[in-house]
Amino acid sequence: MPDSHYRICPLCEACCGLEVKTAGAKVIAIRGAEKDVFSHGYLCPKGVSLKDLHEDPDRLRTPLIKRDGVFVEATWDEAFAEIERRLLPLRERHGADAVALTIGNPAAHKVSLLAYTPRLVKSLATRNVMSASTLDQMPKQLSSALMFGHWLSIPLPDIERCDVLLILGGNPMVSNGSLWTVPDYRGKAKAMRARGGRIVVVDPRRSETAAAADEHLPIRPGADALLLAGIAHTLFDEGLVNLGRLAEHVNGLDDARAAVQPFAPEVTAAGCGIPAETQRRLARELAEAKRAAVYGRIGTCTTRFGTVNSWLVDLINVLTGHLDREGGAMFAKAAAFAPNTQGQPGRGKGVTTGRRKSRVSGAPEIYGELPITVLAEEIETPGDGQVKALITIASNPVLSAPGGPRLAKALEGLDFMLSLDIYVNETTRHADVILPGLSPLEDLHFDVAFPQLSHRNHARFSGPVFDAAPGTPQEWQTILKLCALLEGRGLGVDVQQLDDEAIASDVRRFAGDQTPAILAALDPWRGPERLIDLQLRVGPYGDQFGRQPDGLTLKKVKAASTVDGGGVDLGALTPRIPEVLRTPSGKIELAPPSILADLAQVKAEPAPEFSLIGRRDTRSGNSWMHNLPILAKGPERCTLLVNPGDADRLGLAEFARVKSAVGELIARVERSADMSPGVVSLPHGWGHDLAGVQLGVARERPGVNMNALLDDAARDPLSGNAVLSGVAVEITAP
Ligand SMILES: Nc1nc2c(c(=O)[nH]1)N[C@H]1C(S)=C(S)[C@@H](COP(=O)(O)OP(=O)(O)OC[C@H]3O[C@@H](n4cnc5c(=O)[nH]c(N)nc54)[C@H](O)[C@@H]3O)O[C@H]1N2
Ligand SMILES: Nc1nc2c(c(=O)[nH]1)N[C@H]1C(S)=C(S)[C@@H](COP(=O)(O)OP(=O)(O)OC[C@H]3O[C@@H](n4cnc5c(=O)[nH]c(N)nc54)[C@H](O)[C@@H]3O)O[C@H]1N2
Ligand code: SF4
Ligand SMILES: [Mo]
Repeated sequence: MPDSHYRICPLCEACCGLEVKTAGAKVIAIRGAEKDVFSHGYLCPKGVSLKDLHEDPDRLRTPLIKRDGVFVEATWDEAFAEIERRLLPLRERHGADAVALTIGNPAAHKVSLLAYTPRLVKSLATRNVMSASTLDQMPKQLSSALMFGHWLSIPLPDIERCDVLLILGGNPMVSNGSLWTVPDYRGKAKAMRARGGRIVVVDPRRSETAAAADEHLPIRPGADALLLAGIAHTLFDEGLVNLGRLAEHVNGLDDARAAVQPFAPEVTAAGCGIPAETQRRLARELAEAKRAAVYGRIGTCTTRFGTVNSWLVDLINVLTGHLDREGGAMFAKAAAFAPNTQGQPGRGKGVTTGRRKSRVSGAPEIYGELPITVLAEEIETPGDGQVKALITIASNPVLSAPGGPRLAKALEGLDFMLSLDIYVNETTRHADVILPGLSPLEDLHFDVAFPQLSHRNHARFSGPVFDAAPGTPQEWQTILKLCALLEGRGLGVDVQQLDDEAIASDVRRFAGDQTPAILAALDPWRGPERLIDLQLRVGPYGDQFGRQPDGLTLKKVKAASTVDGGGVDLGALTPRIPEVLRTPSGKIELAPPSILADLAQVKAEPAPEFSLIGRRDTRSGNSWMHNLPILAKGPERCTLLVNPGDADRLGLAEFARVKSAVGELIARVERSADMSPGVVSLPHGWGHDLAGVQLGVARERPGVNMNALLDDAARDPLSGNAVLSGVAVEITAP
């Protein structure tokens, strides 16, 4: 009889509960956990690939040290000694800012990394902290922070009760949702339409989500601000604004009205490619619907006006009265770790940006970070504060960030590089030391980030399916050890003692003289489990250390999270305004001045002959899942989608040359009637044929790096987010 284990999938934001069947040390099968209170048995092919990931011979299991240009296996002690020997003197000599840190996407999916990386950031005390957030969602975080007071107060569609859903720049049918944890979007969209709901998708490509919707509007890449401002204009113009319950909770309505005044649909239509009549109809439809939501994702964030777009989305949600209402755009209330459930309800400090600037191009700090696209210039440019060393945590910017080839060259110039990673890939091949993480099946899991973005509230936990090899540290232990090294406490330090100190200081901050009692109550948990127990217990559903005896504890969540239990369901989303707000005014700020100033810059741009956009594939996950045989099989995925009319006109056969202002490559052509004329699409995360990459399967069909075509200087100035979409390219036969 195989054993059954419950495991939450860490591979995308849907966070599906999986049932992993094992016999001894082998995985026999992986399927969706039917009893999971949140995902109800759903999974995608990537969930199944956890077996291949676990067994991947290329996945690192021991630390590597580069000696004479070649990686050799090392013990953990040797690796830490090498870090101490090389990194500490560098930092001593050149200062804390000389060490940069990049944090990648998987860090958001691991409690070990998400909960402990902030400790490393503190120990490093460098201004050069950068993450995949500035390749992704920083515009949405900034607009939410300015409107609602916290970076993680992000409204999301309550799809199960919604009547009209407008999606811009998201393809949840393939991505499984982002800033919107919604396993089985497909099933939920189908159910919505079956009960008479309508889904409209705005996307330059007829995406899988558009194909399954009621209406597809092919917008010009990068022009969403025009469309959204046209809709907002119409709401004011036609007297459709109806704030309902929110009327007493907003500031800046008149300023918002004045700001969108110049954007009549009749003016914006030419620039965005959506007819004025359609813009006006969408405005009416949203205003008249009983329950509706507007949702914008990657395609709206990764453009020059990412923050403006993200703000307009929620401005429309407010103006139509659908924000924070059942079936509209709502806020989750997470059981643990959610800053918007902590502190004084309804009021807060708001946010500040630009507390520091990047040294070379003066890009402002946002949410404690600098844009990851400044990394290459910070390494290349001599002077005080030049980056001499780099630590990467689960991050592959050589493939995931614009200007990959430039960055790869810059990394060669570093004096020292350390990677916490599980592969020798395009980025980590440049490292001097690599410290491996665990297979997800050897790691425990609790979602720290995604319950704050879930379409329904829940609390789930999964333990390790297998034991890690003896002597292999968990990643939180590796991080704490690095912290100790940086703080000059040497190699002999006891990691458990470090963890005890860290949690004691966390607890002391809010508990004062109650600290010893709370620490005693958290016994016997250690490491991330102790943090989870603490956060659950002080959280909005928690037992408050005995004051709410029926409330949640880790023990209860664990007991409910088995193959037969599948977690704790905490119910459908409920209205949270004003309690969720953390703005200094205690109101929703509808007209943040920095955003209004940038909106004034929005105008119709002349269309280039070709615009390049990205896309995702069901069997791929950013840059690092291409080495898993179950995902890698099947047709080639790194293809350039070209409208057939364009392909004929250009005489394209198998391949095309794609040239931008900064780079050039030859891509395999796939003709697709889903593409608008003048728009081509390449997926990101490919280009595995670089020297030194140890990815045997991925190397067989390496694909090309679309980020070699993108300019690392192109950013949304407000959020620092990279421009990844709507980039002008020339297409020719090779
Ligand atoms: N052109 C273009 N570029 C894009 C995008 C786009 O749409 N278009 N999308 C952007 C987005 S949204 C994102 S989030 C970024 C992602 O960009 P990154 O976060 O830089 O890249 P990933 O491809 O997710 O790489 C993850 C890294 O983590 C490692 N890893 C995996 N699991 C673990 C683990 O458990 N522990 C450790 N220590 N390491 C692990 C992998 O080996 C890999 O090196 O890409 C961005 N780049
Ligand atoms: N299978 C799979 N799933 C994933 C990932 C993956 O790599 N593979 N990555 C994960 C990550 S890190 C993230 S952040 C999420 C992202 O999740 P989504 O935001 O859903 O991302 P995409 O699937 O890239 O969809 C973006 C859509 O925007 C469109 N688009 C491009 N430019 C524009 C524009 O200017 N305007 C408009 N309106 N649309 C535009 C594209 O054609 C595309 O259909 O997916 C996650 N899930
Ligand atoms: S949809 Fe996402 S969370 Fe669910 S199985 Fe697939 S990769 Fe894992
Ligand atoms: Mo992402």
